[in-house]
Amino acid sequence: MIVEIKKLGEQALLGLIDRRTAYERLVSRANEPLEAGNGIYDRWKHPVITAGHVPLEWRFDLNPSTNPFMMERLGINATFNAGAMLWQGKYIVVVRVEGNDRKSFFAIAESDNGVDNFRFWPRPVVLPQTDEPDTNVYDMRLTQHEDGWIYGLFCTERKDLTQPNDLSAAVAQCGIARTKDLVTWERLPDLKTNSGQQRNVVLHPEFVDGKYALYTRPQDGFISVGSGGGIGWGLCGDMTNAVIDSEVIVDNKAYHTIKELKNGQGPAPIKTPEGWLHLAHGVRNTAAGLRYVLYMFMTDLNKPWIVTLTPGGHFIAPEGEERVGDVSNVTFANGWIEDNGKIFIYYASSDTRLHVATSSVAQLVDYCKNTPADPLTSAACVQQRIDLIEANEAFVRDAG
Ligand code: M1P
Repeated sequence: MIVEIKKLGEQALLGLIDRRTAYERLVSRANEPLEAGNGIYDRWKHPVITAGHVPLEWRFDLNPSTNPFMMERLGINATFNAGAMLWQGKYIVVVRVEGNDRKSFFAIAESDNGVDNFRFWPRPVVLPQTDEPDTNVYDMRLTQHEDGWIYGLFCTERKDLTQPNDLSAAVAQCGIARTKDLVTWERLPDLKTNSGQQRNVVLHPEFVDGKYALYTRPQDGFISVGSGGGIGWGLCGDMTNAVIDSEVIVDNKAYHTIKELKNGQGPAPIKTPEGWLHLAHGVRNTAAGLRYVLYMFMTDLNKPWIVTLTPGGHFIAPEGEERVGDVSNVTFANGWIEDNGKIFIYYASSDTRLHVATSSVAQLVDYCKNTPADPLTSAACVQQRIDLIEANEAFVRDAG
């Protein structure tokens, strides 16, 4: 018996050494841009964070005497939808980590170059609770506000107690936390608006008319936006008791477009001399379920609630292995980083893993300015293409 236990212990240790080697190989793998980008951005070959990047200490009991088979005790299902920022010279992502038990939590990972070697900080974020505890939290948007705080706005989900017999009936609201060091978080009361539910709420980084400005997504139901939807905009005087009395829709959903069913602001917008760059997601329904793609738009520099440029169609849509996952056919982004004119877009695919695409302020502004808006009908789309073909014919003729 003692010999058998010893043998199991030895096997467990060997298994652990193998796991550590595989883990190190994964997290230190060099990434590279894929060839033949579209001129707008470069996709990178490997996902930057997967469930396999979560430290072994968070998943395994490493003691062979209590875990002789070296079983994964607390499995990780997915790592996706990450907020992002530059912090003390590092590229930081605050990842939505989902356990096998379907509960999400936040964990910070950092990288020196933003494209590979992301390593999680030693412990997940400990998020203080309000009087009404969260059942599930996800999709944190980080905003380094000019008031000196870093805010994390996220979705807090709780059971809808008015529908006790429907176990999937839930209420989504905007949770708010703030920090000065990304380690210790102060929880503030949830955002109050006139909408029954809220998701995809994002804090604008600057005061507007002396007030905090928020992008919202009013919705009637938990998944369905119902009569709500569109990216909203509202002001509030105090983030420690955030109340928005009136919301206006700045970017609406639209029939037969990539955002026919619903849309939502991605990360906080990036300021450029030509206006604010916005990344958002648009959703349409298909016979195979919902399809989530990313799109861009720009707003006025001084009036960020006024949309100025709307390049038509999707900006990033799921491709190849990105198409498949827990919720297939989804790209979603709530984090990007601007660093000296370069832009790192952290997008997740199919609610499973996190990727990076790189671009620049110059490219994305050009994309927004010179990509024609969606003309909304097939005939008008044909005319757009004919205009392009004719311009190219004239260019070739003149050049030749
Ligand atoms: O499953 C796709 C996405 O669904 C929700 O986004 P939205 O509120 O716009 O429908 C969120 O749960 C998001 O996390 C998820 O990626």
